[in-house]
Amino acid sequence: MENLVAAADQFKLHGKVTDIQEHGSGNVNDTFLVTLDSEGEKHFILQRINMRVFPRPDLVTQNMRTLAEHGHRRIESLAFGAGRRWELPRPLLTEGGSDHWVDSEGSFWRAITFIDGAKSFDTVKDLEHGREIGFALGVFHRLMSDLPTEALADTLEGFHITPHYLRRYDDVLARATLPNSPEVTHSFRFVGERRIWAHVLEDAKAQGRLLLRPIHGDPKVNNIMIDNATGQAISIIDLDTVKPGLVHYDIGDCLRSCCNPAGEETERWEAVGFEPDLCQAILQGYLPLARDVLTENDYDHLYHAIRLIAFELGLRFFTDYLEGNVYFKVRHREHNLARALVQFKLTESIESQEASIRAMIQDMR
Ligand code: GN1
Ligand code: MG
Repeated sequence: MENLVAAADQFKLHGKVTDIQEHGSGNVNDTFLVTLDSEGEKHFILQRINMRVFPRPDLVTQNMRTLAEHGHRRIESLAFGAGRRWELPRPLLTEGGSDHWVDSEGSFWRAITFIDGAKSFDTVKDLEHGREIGFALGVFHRLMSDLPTEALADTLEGFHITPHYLRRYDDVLARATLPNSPEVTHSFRFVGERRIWAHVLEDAKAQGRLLLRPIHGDPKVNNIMIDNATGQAISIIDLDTVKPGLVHYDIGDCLRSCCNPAGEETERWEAVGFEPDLCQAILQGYLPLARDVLTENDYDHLYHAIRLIAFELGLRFFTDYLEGNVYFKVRHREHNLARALVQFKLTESIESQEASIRAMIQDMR
């Protein structure tokens, strides 16, 4: 707590810190909402970056600055339609002008502006919400489309590179004894049956059919802020994983997160399914903005992206379970296994609808 207050004090520009509360439901970093007794902005977000996941947190804050500067310059030139509000979270600086502060225990702290008058949801409420989420991802890709990838550091090597997660899985398997349970046996088989195909996006990238671009990396449903008054999306938050990548990672991640009405934390994994109407609504929101950015090859790989990122997240959760929960925060020992089962069930549901999902994409391109 002492460090928390000390950290908050570094970034407050005026007033007095009156309250600090845990905020959101992130699986990696520790996030807090700071309240100020002040005439100006009343809140900001304070985060302790998980250095086991982000070994170079200074590059995370550096990317965020690059992004904020680029986004603010570019946003003027994008006409979204009358009266639409759009905000990019901005990094806050310490009195000495630094974008982070390291405490006496070596923890890395940073702060960002709070998006006021808006909230996010853990599942998609309705089709309109879905379209707004698609819109938000489209705005992000448009905003970043003229930022050279060289301007962004690779903050998380191997992120969304499925073959990399398979190698890690194999390493962990080689060291672990598989717990004897039907869920583990199922997961083990599930991965085994799909691993050959799991190179699909990386192969296309290596062959030059898909190109690197700045991506968000984590556009899940609760990273899109919805204006309380209008119901419109007004911001996409959690910019830690912004780096060069394939837009497919983003589209796949957004759809695997949003088209699962049971949510990724449900304990009832058998009931999980991929909802095609939500998928359509999200693409309807996304494609009008992203159309200029997407190539024929991009469209050709969209179905694979949707299937792959659900599978990949299941694989990441399952690996972490086998490794003893060292990456994702957990509330109990089987938590990551439960999360893996959800993503695997979702993958299966996507596979069972392959023809109709492909037809939907075809109709919209
Ligand atoms: C992690 O920490 P959070 O909740 O923003 C993870 C994402 C996963 C997500 C699943 C850096 O995001 O890749 O999709 O959990 N972030 C990192 O909820 O690994
Ligand atoms: Mg994240």
